[in-house]
Amino acid sequence: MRIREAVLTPVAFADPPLLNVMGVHQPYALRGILQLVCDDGIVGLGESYGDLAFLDRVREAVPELLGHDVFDLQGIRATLERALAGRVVTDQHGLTGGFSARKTAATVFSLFETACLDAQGRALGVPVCELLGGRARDRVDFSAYLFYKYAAHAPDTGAPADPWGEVLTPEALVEEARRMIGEYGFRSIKLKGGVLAPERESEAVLALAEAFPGHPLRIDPNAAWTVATSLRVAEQLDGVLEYLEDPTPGIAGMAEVAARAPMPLATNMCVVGHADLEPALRARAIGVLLSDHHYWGGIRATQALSTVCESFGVGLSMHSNSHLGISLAAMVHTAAATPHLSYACDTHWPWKTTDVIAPGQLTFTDGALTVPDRPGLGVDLDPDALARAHETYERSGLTHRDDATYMRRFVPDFSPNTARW
Ligand code: GKR
Ligand code: MG
Repeated sequence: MRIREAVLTPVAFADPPLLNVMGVHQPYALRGILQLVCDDGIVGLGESYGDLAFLDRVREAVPELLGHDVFDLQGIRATLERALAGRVVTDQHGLTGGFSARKTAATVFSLFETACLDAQGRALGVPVCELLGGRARDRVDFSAYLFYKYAAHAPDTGAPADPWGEVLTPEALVEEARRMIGEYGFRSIKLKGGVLAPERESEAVLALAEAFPGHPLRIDPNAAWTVATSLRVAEQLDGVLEYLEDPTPGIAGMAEVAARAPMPLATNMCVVGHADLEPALRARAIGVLLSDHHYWGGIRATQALSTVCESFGVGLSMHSNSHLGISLAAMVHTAAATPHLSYACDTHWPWKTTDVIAPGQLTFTDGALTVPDRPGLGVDLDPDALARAHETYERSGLTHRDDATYMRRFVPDFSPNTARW
């Protein structure tokens, strides 16, 4: 089944003004949607980042891949590695850890691998998780992902209003959680920290613990804290957190915190590629790895990663960035086919109001998604919705994510800085 055409469509969708250590989310989040058209007419779907530098690398790779068999994933990977040798895509928002040519090729490959697996599943009439060895679970748990946020975007952006309101206090955060949990049924709750002073964020987590007894909690300041602050917060939240995510930058700093913190440390920042594993494991810097098929080299690479984690006694879960339904479906199949998955996965799903997949294809109940039984990823592209999302992209004028620059519209002297407290 050979690749006849690869259609890459950049899209944008409205995103609320969510806060993190690097700044605030821009009015629109960007994604790239891939349709891999095979010679028998089957179309495989993929979704990944929408930043121009990444899209350009994908566009550069497309001519090399035409004519390849979608079942020849090794050949596709080798071709991509050759085509993109030495190319490094860096993010400009600073929230995804280090960069390398290997990570860039792995990220581009992941997009194609997802679409190839979708095409394979459609051709064979089986869900992607069956191609991956079958399902270890029928339902995949996700966590509520709470953010501090502003009430509205900068007025001159003309960005649509969101229904969540301002969230800058423990009370507002508990309300945000109540609403999100009420709608989706999530059990685990994650707070994106690194926004307010650490003590205020600890208080907020304690307020969540009181309001939602029995719900596992996490906080992730994206490495905003010094080692000393991380240890202070860890002590304050002893017995409250299921894990503490990226409190401080770097493997050495994480190891220092991990040695004395009472809970495991998780990361999607200091271990972002295979080269980071050995030093992190040797230093005992992490107890949980937050994988992400988008940059770990794909869905099958994530399964392999889980075996490494299991061998070294490290838990595994999944990181997310603002995403749409194709990415979520890929996460669900990956999670279903990965026995060693220790925690509910992250998702930004509740923060968006539109998608490019047909409505109602992925519906949360009790904080989980049932693994689709349909062939491939089990989701269909809605062509009108894709066209609208592409128009939104064109209109937005955005070419990359940059939370820090946009933050200066609200706080003119804002300077993103990790380990600042
Ligand atoms: O959406 O602001 C955000 C998050 O901070 C995201 O960009 C992170 O990559 O969720 C991610 C994380 O766990 O660090
Ligand atoms: Mg994180």
